[in-house]
Amino acid sequence: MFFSTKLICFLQIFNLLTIHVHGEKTEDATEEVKIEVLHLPNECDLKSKRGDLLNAHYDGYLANDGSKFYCSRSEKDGHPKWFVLGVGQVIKGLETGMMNMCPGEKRKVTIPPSLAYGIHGAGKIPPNATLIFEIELYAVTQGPRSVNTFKKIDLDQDKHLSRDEVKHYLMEDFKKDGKPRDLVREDWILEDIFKKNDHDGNGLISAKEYNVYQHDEL
Ligand SMILES: [Ca+2]
Ligand SMILES: [Ca+2]
Repeated sequence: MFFSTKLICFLQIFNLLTIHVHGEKTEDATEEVKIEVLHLPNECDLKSKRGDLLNAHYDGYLANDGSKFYCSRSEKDGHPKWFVLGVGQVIKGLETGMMNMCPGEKRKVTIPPSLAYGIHGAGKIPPNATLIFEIELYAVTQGPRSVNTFKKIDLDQDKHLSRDEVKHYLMEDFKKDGKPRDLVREDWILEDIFKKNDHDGNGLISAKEYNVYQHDEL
């Protein structure tokens, strides 16, 4: 139990989890996502941006007959969905439609087929379908690969993560739980992290190699 929770956490931090890409590859540049703000909270400190972890409920409708094809409230005991914005976990139209959104905000987002399920459709979605989503955003938090996480790992602040720095970070994180360490598994995790992130093989994970979500700040 202990190990599996920690492992998922590390895998998220280093983005080793496979991300599912939905939707069509082809894109008609002339078609755009239409965003209508239905409710805007009075206060908004943090607007959603690429790489953030969002928590939201949404209902999906077909534009041509208004029928509902999806409702997150009727799935998973009605818990709102968690996903990382801007990395292909949702269709392209939703990625665009949920940018710069405040926690507590409600939007109606109309998505052309080229930014949804395209000429083929998918499941309940017929070919060439324009989709309408009503979205209520609950929370915006920094994603697993945030700038702050990178800075925390990069102890000497040289914008590169060495093996020692990553190992230190993993150890500290394990220690937080007050549980015994499993050195074999930590080494295996470390190997895997460098295999998948150190693209030029120089033994260091640079800010660029880490920055899969392309934050502006790094
Ligand atoms: Ca460093
Ligand atoms: Ca490198």
